[in-house]
Amino acid sequence: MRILILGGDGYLGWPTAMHLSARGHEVVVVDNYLRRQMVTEAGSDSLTPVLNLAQRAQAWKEVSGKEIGVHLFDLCAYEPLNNLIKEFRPESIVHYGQIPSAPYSMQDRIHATFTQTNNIVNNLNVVFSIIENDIDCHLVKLGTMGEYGCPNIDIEEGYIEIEHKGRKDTLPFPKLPHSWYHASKVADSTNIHFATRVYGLRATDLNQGVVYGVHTPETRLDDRLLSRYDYDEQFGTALNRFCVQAVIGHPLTVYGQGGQTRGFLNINDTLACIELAILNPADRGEMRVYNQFTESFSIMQLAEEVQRAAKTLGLDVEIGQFENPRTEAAEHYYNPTHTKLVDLGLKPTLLSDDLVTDNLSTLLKYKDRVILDGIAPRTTWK
Ligand code: USQ
Repeated sequence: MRILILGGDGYLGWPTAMHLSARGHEVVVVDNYLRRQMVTEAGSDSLTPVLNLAQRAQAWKEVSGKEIGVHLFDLCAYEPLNNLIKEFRPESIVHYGQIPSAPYSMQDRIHATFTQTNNIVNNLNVVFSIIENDIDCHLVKLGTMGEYGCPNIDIEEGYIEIEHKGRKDTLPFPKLPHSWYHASKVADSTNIHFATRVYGLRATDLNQGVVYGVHTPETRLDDRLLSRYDYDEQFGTALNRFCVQAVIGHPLTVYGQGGQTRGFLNINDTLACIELAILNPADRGEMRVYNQFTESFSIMQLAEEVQRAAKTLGLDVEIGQFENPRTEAAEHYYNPTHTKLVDLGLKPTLLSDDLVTDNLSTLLKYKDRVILDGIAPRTTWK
């Protein structure tokens, strides 16, 4: 299948490109290195050394004999995107190419408007290019579990049947986004849903939880194929950050009492989910929504897991307590449904001491690259 991956330089974009290329698909990636610039702006860098896309595509060719096409441009510029889609005629587009950070978006008006403009405009460009070129292309869009927030009822997979004043309908599940970033993803979902109803677009919105892990089978083949691994307060996510903190002896940055609960998944399960979504395309006019995570944990449970696993490597880890910089519920009900990807064949990789230990062992190799200044929480919600 011809697959276009937008955001191919990212933490998930690059491993996805190799995963799909290894399975015989024709893969082309696009990026503009914005993530690299934003992490630099945050005073940090990827823990893993990451080559540029052309170098990694070359390394992949040497290792696997397969080609990944590379294009560098901003998805907010319609012309290069539209030319590429016209020429390559992708059968699937995997859209990761957005600003992914809640704290980045919460810094101030400039970062909030940039996040929303970048994400919403580039998503609309993708949608319009598929429609205007009249190609039968399935859009696989990365959404987030944070679109739903933490309502005091079970979260459904995208839609809920509502009975109201004696009438019934199935409608998009209500959204309570956690940040300006998460709100940009809500807007994308609304826009994609509209495009499916009006133009017959076929789309899958993957509401992904928090991803963790450093390696995939392909990144293990050669150090030149590593993906980025962020651990700073803006672009690092909870479990990945805790693992880096454990290897450098920094107290784990649990915000508040750590009672916040979220859905998590291993990076390898992200790749499996994307492949399942691609191989089972939505119908024309349909926006399918899958809740893409495998298990839920409170932040304190994660910190305790990292502490326990680190002990087996002889690392004594302290669980710190940091005033929560975010406006979010300290304790809350959290029970989202997540059965659709399992029904399609996902075999979840569940969190275990062995998985965390394996992660920590890899990170130990790069601990001298850690930039300490970026770790402590700085970005507040108010
Ligand atoms: N947290 C800590 N300490 C830390 C970092 C985070 O206690 O050092 C807490 C936060 O307060 C929050 C939870 O961990 O309650 C998750 O925070 P996060 O930074 O790991 O994840 P989040 O900001 O929600 O965003 C990340 C990705 C985003 C994706 C989202 C999925 O950056 O792209 O959409 O996870 S979800 O969380 O399900 O919305």
